Amino acid sequence: MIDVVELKMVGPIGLVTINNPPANALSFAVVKGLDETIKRCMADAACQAVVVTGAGRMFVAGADIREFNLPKPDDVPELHDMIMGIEDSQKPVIAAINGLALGGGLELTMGCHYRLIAAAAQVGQPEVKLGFIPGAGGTQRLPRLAGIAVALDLILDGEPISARKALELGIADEIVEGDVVARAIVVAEEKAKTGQIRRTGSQIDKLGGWDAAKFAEARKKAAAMARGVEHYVAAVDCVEVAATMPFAEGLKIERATFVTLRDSDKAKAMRYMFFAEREVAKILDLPREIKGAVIKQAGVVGSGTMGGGIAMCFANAGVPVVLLDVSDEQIAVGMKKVQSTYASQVARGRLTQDAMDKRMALITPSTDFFSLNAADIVIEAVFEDMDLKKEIFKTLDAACKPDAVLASNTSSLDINEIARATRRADKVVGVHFFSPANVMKLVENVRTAKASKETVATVMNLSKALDKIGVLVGVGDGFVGNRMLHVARRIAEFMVEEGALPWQVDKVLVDYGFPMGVFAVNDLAGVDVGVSIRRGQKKLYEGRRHPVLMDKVFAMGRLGQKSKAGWYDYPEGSRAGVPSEAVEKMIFETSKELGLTRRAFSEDEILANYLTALANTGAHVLDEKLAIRGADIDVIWHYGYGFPRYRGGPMFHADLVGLDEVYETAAKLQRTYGDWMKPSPLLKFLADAGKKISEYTCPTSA
Ligand code: T1G
Repeated sequence: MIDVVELKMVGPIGLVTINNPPANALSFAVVKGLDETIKRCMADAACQAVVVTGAGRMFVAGADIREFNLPKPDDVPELHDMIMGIEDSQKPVIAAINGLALGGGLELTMGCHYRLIAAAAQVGQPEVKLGFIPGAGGTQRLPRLAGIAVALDLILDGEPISARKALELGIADEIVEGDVVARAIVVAEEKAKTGQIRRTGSQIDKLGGWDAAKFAEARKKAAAMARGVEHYVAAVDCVEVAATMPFAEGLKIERATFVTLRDSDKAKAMRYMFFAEREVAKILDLPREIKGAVIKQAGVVGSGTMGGGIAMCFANAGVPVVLLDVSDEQIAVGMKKVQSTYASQVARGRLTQDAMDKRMALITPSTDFFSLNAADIVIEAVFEDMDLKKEIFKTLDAACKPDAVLASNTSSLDINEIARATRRADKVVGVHFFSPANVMKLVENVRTAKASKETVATVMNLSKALDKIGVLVGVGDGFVGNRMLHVARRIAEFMVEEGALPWQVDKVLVDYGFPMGVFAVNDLAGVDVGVSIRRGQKKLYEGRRHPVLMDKVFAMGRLGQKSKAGWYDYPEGSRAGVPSEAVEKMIFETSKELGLTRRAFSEDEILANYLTALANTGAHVLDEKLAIRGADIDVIWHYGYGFPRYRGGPMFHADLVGLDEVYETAAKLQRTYGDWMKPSPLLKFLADAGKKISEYTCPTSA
């Protein structure tokens, strides 16, 4: 007996339990086991019907994503053939959906003849999130059970639905409040007696009502849902096939479409991201016994955009938080901003008034540091001034309880220096939120030189509790994300000095899949902010070639969106920039001043240079052990900088290009741009070893 699939006879009923923790995924072993077990039941005269269920809290979370890059062993049947075998079988097979049934899990139940579902269970087809479509009959059987419109909604949305909804839509036949397996056995006995078998593939009554024009409309909507990827439209195509072609033909077309999509680089990138974003939580030198503190009370110092946003994160997670500022006037402004952000969510129907009131009640305004004495963590979010921050940390050290963690939201200052201003350097860390903090998922948790493991565990847990993705990084200029951005932005500016234009660079990046180009981002964040960061970095990078354009845009009084002019012009009422003639003129003049003869840049060259700057700097970050894994960098870039999920991230992209080529490009760019592009030794090492940087883990952690 294969133990990932267990068979137990309950009277005349074969109870088949899938037991493959943690998610009961349909691994090769499970598919083989299910196939053999069901066949055994069919061949056994003593077995009159079969119940299929999952062990533990899940039914089946889908096909095993870990095995997608592996060749299927010859003795394992294809998942869709195994499901077809169930549907074709001559004895009733009943699915007892005890918990989550996703993807191949739901498809397995739809191949069964009847579906009973536990009241708390959910079902869904999440495949679009992985870059492909249901591949084991979902696009053919779901429309037959629930109709075309519902099938399209579920497949394109990817989110699971409740048991009640599944019943309402015809996906489940019965909801069971108590023991779903016990009830399924009773139903199985009844069906065995009456010899009733209802095969999903033979049902056609819900397939009508859609003509070619309606499908064309659905395709248009699907295309608009996901820029840069093909699988949303492909899903509509397959559902159309369900409505217009015989079942067997539909299954074949779905299969072929699925396989092509599954093997594409984009889908590979998306499943890489699935595991990467789970991997970041694993800190290699943090033993399991170190649990970290649970944050029950928090404090935030500084009620500006960042501080207010961070306070909202706590309130959103139900954690009481004291929001502190220097004066009654300041804190009143801060609270007003929080209030109006919530109010606009209520106005847009994203939040109920009641929820807003509860959240506001969790935020206590204060001007007194001693009101922070009950906080388990205090996050400082004042402006970037080392002396001010040190002063605040000294005060916090005196005001807060001895075991409280003191964290800084700085994006550019040396937190080790800040930590030295306290007597609890082991409890000082960085928590670099991204703006707007209440929206952006990413937090770079910065491990200081003296931070204890307990403190690291506390902030990693906190990220999770706040529904953020926390990535552990080390102290260094710009940590991980901004360090890379700042180099790539310089390379972009150099290209503009030499012949490209900001809007040309931005278009290349948007076409690649970024939500905005690098110059548009600078306009959004503030050209003045960019200039001030560069001034702060002057000493660090003395002797390097420095781009001059940002300073000139700033000198023209163009601060970005807030002054309606930056790299772009922003006509009244518009947040989308249009190319600026004044900036273009300034760029041409600057090239002349620099003695550069402007030349044409192809889109490929711009993209390659920009992405090489990111990957090469990311490799340096790993060289310096400021991130734990290559994949952590990709998670940072997706969640903090909008790197398209279907591209996987700068390090994943570098592997696709080939690390030797990335190294060569960096070396070539170094000749023009100097040490910004000094090629990383790690790139060379991995290229020579034939290894991938997206799979690389630093020998010791950050
Ligand atoms: N394959 C392999 N491992 C999986 C898995 C899967 N499908 N689902 C979860 N895991 C692992 C996960 O990596 C983690 O492992 C552990 O389970 C717990 O997950 C043919 C082709 C089910 C909602 O897309 O959405 O079927 O880190 O930490 O928050 O058409 O996991 O502990 O080692 O996320 O409770 C479609 C993906 C597959 C579902 C649970 N299915 N999974 O969330 O825990 S494609 C999916 C999830 C398919 C067919 C197609 C979530 C979850 P580790 P977790 P969670």
